[in-house]
Amino acid sequence: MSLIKRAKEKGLIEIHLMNIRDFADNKWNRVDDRPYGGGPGMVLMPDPVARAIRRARQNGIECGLESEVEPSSARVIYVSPQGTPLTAAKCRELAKYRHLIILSGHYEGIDERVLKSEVDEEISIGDYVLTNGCVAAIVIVDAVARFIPGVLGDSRSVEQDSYEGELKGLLDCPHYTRPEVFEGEAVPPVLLSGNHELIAKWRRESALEKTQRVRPDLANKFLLGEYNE
Ligand code: 21W
Repeated sequence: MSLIKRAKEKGLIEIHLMNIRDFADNKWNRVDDRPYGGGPGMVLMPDPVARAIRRARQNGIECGLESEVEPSSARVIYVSPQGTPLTAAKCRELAKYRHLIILSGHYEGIDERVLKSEVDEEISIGDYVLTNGCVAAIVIVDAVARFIPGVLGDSRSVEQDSYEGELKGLLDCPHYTRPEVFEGEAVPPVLLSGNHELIAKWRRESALEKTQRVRPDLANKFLLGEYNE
């Protein structure tokens, strides 16, 4: 049931992992050094990062993802807590690129000069701190893949999803299946009524209710018609 695995098998996406340490220029494979100006933590050196990104671009050309005539059609993303927060709109936009190169700095900083020369944009996945930026890279791969035609299969589409469909901008409504009574709690009777109009109304209302309770920010945007992905 892994949609990403199926997308790979269908040839819709390819995922390649690279290790910056493979681009070190010393026999200890060291790629970090102490920060200029002092302070705690280590900083990834610019040269190994630049070599890794250039190799990724070259691999993209060899895989037919990038053209030789128009080099660097890949989008290079740096995942970092300092980045712009990821949104559905950004995921949809990134899904248009043939080749994404996602750079992850582990728990270290990266020399600013290589970010300036090689990176197109810096993205965060939210206001909390991870121990490892790879988790953020996985989040981006997953959320972007959903926008590639064919990845969600025929029965589902991004447009049907609660974030995209009629109730776009609202959270999903609650769901129920058998049994009719679980630990003394019955399924809302309207869902057993067979009245599809009433059921649709109940779903809209409970979606709005849930959204107002847990995400008043989203609910207000929805009610003002201001939700733009
Ligand atoms: C955590 C990297 C802490 C660097 C303020 C002043 C990528 C991430 C990451 C990580 C530091 C994302 C500091 C949300 C995340 C990521 C690992 C160092 C030191 N802060 N989105 N000095 N949260 N995290 N910060 O953590 O690489 S996208």
